[in-house]
Amino acid sequence: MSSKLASLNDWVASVAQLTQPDAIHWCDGSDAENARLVELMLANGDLLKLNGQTHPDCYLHRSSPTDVARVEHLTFVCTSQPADAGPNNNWMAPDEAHGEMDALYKGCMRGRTMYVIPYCMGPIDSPLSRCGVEITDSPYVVANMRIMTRMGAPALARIERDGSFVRGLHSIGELDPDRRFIMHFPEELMIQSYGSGYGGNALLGKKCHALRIASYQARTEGWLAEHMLIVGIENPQGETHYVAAAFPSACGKTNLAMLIPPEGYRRDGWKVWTVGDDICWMHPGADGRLYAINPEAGYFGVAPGTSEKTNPNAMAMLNRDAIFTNVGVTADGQPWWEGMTSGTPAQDWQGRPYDKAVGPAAHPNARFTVSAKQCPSYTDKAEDAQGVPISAIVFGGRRASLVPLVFEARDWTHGVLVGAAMASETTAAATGAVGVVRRDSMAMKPFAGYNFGDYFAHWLSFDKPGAKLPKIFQVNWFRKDAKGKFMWPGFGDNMRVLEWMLKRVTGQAGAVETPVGNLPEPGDLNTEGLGLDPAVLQELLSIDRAGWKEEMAHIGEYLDGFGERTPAALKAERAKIAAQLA
Ligand code: SAT
Ligand code: MN
Repeated sequence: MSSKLASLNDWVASVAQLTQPDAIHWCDGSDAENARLVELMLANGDLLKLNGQTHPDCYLHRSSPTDVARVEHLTFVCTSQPADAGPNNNWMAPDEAHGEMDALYKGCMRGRTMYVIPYCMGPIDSPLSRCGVEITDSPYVVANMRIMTRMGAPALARIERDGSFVRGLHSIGELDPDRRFIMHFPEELMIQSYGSGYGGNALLGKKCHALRIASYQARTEGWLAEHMLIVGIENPQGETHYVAAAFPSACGKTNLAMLIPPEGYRRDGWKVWTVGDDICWMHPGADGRLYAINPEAGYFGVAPGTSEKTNPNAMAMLNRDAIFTNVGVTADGQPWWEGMTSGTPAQDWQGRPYDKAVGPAAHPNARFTVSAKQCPSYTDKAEDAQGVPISAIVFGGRRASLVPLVFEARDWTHGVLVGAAMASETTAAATGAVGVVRRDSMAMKPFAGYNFGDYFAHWLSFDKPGAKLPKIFQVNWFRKDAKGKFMWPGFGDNMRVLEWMLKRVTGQAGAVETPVGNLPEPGDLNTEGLGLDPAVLQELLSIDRAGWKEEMAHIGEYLDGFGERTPAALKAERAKIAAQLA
């Protein structure tokens, strides 16, 4: 097979010339194709079949134990000018990077099949969507891309119509951490990845395309590619407001996107609709509002901690047609991970007999891959070609102290500062130390494909005459008390905070103004039935002026790190707040 697009055929031929596969397979995305690939992977051990009674068509993949997360130190943005990648990225000269990669790719697919995956990020017929082609030698990547993107024949037809696409080349190589690179060439709309089969490193439509390359493209085209979930909140009057929320990896985006409101809210008629759990592309619409699509078609979520208590919607979508990566298994072949309220693991994620003393049953970054349509809170708005209008943008990190439960930014510029200043404790989603607080602007530190200074300026540029921009908020579900216990219950109860935000959007709720932002008074939040100690609530909703003074000084140093590229308006906003706190 080949395509009607000469540039695509030529590229596929040149990759085959370099990598020397035994066979080339163009993916059509059909069920029959998937069935053949699953059979192949069951035979070669890439997949293990899980209990067909409890989990029909579910499979387990055990990765190489040294290939379990994104590798930020091996991820590069290769622009011709180093300053265009910025201090927020690792940089390599494009020529040098191509040289390194070509040497790795040379003959790397001998004895393997090369799969050509045409994919579309976003609804096939949406003007907001963008397409790509991933070439890979991993059938596991094909099976995951089939769930995570609109993949195969319809995507190829759109690519042939558009005439352009992002080129992604991936080989698992030897899965050797010392021969591993994730390279981005934004000026060429190209991605090259070698030596890892893990999600963010290998499913190139996800972080590599839909965030790093797309953020670069979005800047030149006047839109935003963000690390955000998209959730619809329907009030008892039947009006739905959409919220986009940025949190770093493994900070609860999937749980928030699939939230089930507390009992009282459900009784009153509140409903929650999931549009996306990880990535959000936002374009200004003709009416001045921002319209968002979820470029993905599935969820690649963190399994550990997902339970009937924390995310019943996720549990309900994981009992059929799902791929599990690096979870444990019970004696009767059901997937198992830490946080589950029933079942007992028999084997751990490496296939060893489970022994608590050796380690957890599931790897802390174990994942599930599942179609978005299987989620009980799925809405067909996820297929809306125009996207959904965004009423509020939320920035949230994992901060044990200082940052209150919620506050509202005064205006867009202040909101951009709040996003830029975001910090969070690191998680197991990337290799390296866990629990270290680092700045993670808009939760995009690992994903912005260009200089953060330019990125902040791009964000500020949306505030222009006629724009009807969303209100911006910051939240922190992760405050801890002196004993290290979480102060806010989180999960479904986060609905209470969302309600306050949406009432701010419609002008129905009060707030106290502080230099840091506008906060609810304890009485503005519905805490009915929570049994929360009033002193704890007061603490969650107060500003520690001395702590914030110090924080503002750190933010100033951080912004200065982008030198000339940091917009003056952002520095001025920070200076204004610092002065008010002094
Ligand atoms: O990068 S992944 O998509 O593998 C997961 C994450 O870090 O959000
Ligand atoms: Mn993510």
